[in-house]
Amino acid sequence: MPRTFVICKPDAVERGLVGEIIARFERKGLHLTRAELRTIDRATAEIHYEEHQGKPFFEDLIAFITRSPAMLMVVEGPDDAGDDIYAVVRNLMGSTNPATAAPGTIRGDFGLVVTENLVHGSDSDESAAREINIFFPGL
Ligand code: D4T
Repeated sequence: MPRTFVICKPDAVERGLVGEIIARFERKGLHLTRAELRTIDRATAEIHYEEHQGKPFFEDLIAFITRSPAMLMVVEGPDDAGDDIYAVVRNLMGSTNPATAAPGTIRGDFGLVVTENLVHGSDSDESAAREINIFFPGL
């Protein structure tokens, strides 16, 4: 079954929103096939976010994603979902900036600050494969 990679970021864990976020995925019909609470180390964070190296927000982003435990998850959905699973998850997440993300989405309902935007979801099947291999090698 198609799968994608999701992180409940440190702000979501700190604020006790992990259950709420997972519930939204599950109510949609998606399933977790792997989950682990883990503090992401700097080297792994830099690999994960390598496309943003050199951008003005990069250091803040690395400091944020490594500051406390995150919930790392592999999320799976059916072949006949009607869209790619990564896209289904990103629709539930909402747009990058929570201040302007649509109400009803995770970011739109719970966030206000772009760095602290609660969740990460892979942006393609290729990214999902790459990211699962970074965080859960061999899975
Ligand atoms: P992630 O990768 O965390 O799922 O977020 P998105 O896919 O929605 O957005 P992104 O890759 O463009 O940004 C990655 C991460 O950087 C933070 N960020 C982004 C930031 O702090 N300031 C900014 O100006 C931007 C564009 C938020 C998400």
